[in-house]
Amino acid sequence: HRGVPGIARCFHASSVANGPRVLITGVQGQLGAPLAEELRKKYGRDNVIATGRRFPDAELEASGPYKFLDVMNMDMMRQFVVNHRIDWVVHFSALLSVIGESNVPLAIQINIESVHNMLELCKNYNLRLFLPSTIGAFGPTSPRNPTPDLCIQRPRTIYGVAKVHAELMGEYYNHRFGLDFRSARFPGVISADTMPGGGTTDYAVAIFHDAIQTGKFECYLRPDTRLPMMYLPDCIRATVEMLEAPDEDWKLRTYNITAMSFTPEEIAEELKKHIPNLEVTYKPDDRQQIADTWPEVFDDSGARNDLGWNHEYDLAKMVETMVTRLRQKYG
Ligand code: AKB
Repeated sequence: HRGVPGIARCFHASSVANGPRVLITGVQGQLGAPLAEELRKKYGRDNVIATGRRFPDAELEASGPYKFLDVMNMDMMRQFVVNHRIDWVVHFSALLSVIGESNVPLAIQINIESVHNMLELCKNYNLRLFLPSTIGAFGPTSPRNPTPDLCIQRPRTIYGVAKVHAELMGEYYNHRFGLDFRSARFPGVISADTMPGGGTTDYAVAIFHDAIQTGKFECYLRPDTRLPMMYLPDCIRATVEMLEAPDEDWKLRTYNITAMSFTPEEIAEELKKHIPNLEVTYKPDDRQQIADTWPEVFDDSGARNDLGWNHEYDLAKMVETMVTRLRQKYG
């Protein structure tokens, strides 16, 4: 893979030819464990190292190597990359939009300072870096329907500001140092087994759990709040495809990715096809102000044209699959 000559070449005879060795940070979030599972199927159990700062749960521990890693500790990260012969990094560690507003100094550390560490680390050791961005990287002055790849980005949350910063820094490191930086702006992700933590789009996961367990759901957004979304298996496949895509296909370093757009009212209607007695009430809170500044419909034609991106799950298929999965889970 591409990179700069120097320290990396001296230390690290890349093992990519035999399948890459991948480091995933922040694996206890919504995307980490499912991505580790998918990459392990392709590259081997021990070639994907999941990391975080908490004790792993039994399932995560059983699925392959899990190690403590502090993304704020540059020396520890250097040792980690060398000791484990890492080729690719997927940097998931981040506070999401709502939780970021409740602790801005911590969000600056995790969402900005750790990104600086990662960029330097990946530059110096010639590693491929995938770092997700988000619909939250847009703001009230961005076109909201549709939102293209390239337009005004003036987000109003620290989460969004940090992601714009990461996009720009990654693009700069690519241009200036040849760093193989890749990013996707993801919409809200809906998953059955892993829960999001502290995001604005979390209602679209919570509605399934509450609907199936209690037949009721109180939504913190207005019924007409339209946001882009995707089902987790599409998100994981997009990440793997973007990790593997040939570098020359990348015309931008960050692409919008999406699958569908819906409002709370529309997902509730779709759910009622499976749970006819579902009762949904609406009590908008502070999260409404964040959602009101985000894209309603995401234009991901760039990723579709340049990288061959295509979603599999639309609203109807995602809802049907989620209901089946969660009915099995809750009995
Ligand atoms: C959030 O709501 O903060 C995240 C996101 C869309 O980035 N799910």
